[in-house]
Amino acid sequence: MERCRFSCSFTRYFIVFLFLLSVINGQDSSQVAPDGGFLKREYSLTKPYSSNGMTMPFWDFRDNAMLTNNYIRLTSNHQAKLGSVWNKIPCYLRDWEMQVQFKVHGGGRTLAADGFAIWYTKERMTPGPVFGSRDEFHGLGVFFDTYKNGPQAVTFPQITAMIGNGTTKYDHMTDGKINSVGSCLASFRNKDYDTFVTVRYVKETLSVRLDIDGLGEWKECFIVPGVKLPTGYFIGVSAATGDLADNHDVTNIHRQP
Ligand SMILES: *[C@@H]1O[C@H](CO)[C@@H](O)[C@H](O)[C@H]1NC(C)=O
Ligand SMILES: [Ca+2]
Repeated sequence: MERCRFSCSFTRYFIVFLFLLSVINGQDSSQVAPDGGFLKREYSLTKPYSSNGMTMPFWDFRDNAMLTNNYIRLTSNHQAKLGSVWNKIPCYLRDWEMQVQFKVHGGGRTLAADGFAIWYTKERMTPGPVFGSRDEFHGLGVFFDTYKNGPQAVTFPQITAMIGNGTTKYDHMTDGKINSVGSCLASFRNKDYDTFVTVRYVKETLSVRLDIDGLGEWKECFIVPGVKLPTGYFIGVSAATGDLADNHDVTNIHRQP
């Protein structure tokens, strides 16, 4: 094995080098991983939601929102209700992804209202006219609109997204069309199973994907580049009913860095 002396010792040193590299990397990622895991847990809403049925460690809820063992009911299927659930901790990661498991259901086969919204905003816990939350918000609203106010010849529900600068208003009369940055139609009501939406914000590109057929397949709703969102905003989900109603239930919120 004379021939091998140099290459063997080289290989040995190289293995030691790789080992040291992996130790350094390991230290590095072990510093990041628990932190990332911690952040993820703080931003996630999973069962059991509450140990006492009244409070959640990282989330607040208000108005008609109600905790059960299996879901958070933002509104029940009654007129003129609103409710919301808001994360308590501002989100400082530049890129993020949020997955929301939900169920929108009620007695009306085609007529229901108003829908719900997923928020990433400066403001939190402020009720108002935009799917149960305040208008003139700073940040992102993704609206799951079950009632068609406008004249367009399409079948609702419709999903739209809007970026607010604190003065822009959501326009109900056009179902948010005026300030929409992306939209799609999606029949997510009255499914036998829970439905899923992923809101992803990576490298200033906002995308919304849905799994509403219960097949574990994601379908793109829209993808829009060049979206500017600051860090330090709050995650929330709100819902409202009007003259028409629906149960708006959220089962799970997963946040991924
Ligand atoms: C917000 O956006 C609207 C519409 O684009 C614009 O007219 C307004 O000046 C903006 N306000 C601020 C505070 O940037
Ligand atoms: Ca509407």
